[in-house]
Amino acid sequence: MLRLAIQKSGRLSEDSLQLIRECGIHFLSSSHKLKTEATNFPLEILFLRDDDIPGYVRDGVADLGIVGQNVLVEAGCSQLEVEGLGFSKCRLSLAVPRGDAYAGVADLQGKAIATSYPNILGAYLAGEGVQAQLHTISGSVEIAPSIGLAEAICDIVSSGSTLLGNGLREVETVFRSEAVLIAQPHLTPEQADLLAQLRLRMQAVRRAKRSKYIVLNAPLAALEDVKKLLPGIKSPTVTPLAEAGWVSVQSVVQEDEFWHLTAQLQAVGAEGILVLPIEKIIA
Ligand code: PRT
Ligand code: ZN
Repeated sequence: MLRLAIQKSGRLSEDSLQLIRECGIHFLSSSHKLKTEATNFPLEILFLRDDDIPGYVRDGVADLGIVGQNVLVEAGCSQLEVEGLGFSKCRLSLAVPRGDAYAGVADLQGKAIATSYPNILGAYLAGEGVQAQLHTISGSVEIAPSIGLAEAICDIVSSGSTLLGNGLREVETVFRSEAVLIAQPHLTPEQADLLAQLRLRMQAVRRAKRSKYIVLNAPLAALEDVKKLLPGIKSPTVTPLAEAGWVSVQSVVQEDEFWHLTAQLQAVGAEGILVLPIEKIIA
């Protein structure tokens, strides 16, 4: 049995639950429950505040957790990280009032900076040789300059609209974060085996999300060019069409290369290009 801690309600909750579901694990979830048990995998899910997750996993109260790297590193628990999960991407950035002059991080020397991340920020400033007064506050960090509490802030940024709306300008990226899977260091051999199974499923889901299945028609004469553009997992599937001199080619492509590739395929003579989502890829 494995106990997995995820955020009860917040930005990580829905994506964490969805990832578990996409791994084919079924469970009953209700917003009032603090824990639930999967029906088809030896997994218990605990719903917690995100800030409590690193400590619970470090102490073995939970075996696994899903948490933002920002929270993990701030808690001094980065050694628990198993792998990045690719969602809840954000950055921890320094920002100053829009009208203030700023030429570089040295300008923060001796300044008051408000943040909820004193450990990550402290390490960053030490690395830059800057000494500042850190004011640790747990929320609404972005209003600190306007109420005279600080001359700069260091907070999580995603789209940047919160900074903009508070008259602030992002000046340095201190740390880049995403949701990560973490594990306690003393798993039993049976639990380590379950974790390996779970990671295999998570990786299959992630690989599939990054890939698309592509089907196209091409004249036989263009087949060599098309094959060069579509290496596939092993090699593309090629089947003859009913019309002589034409083939259908099927392969897997990376989502981020897709538009570029489509133009190249059309240039060598491909037609009728279909693109389909993939549910899982077991490499
Ligand atoms: O209640 P609990 O303690 O569990 O949750 P929480 O309120 O502490 O955390 P929550 O749910 O807000 O965030 C959980 C995790 O999501 C964070 O630790 C990050 O890893 C990640 N994440 C991703 C974010 C954001 N994007 C984000 N935009 N966390 C916070 N924000 C906030 C930020 O603090 C700022 O107020 O959103 C605002 C900035 O957003 P933009 O889009 O305006 O730049
Ligand atoms: Zn929190």
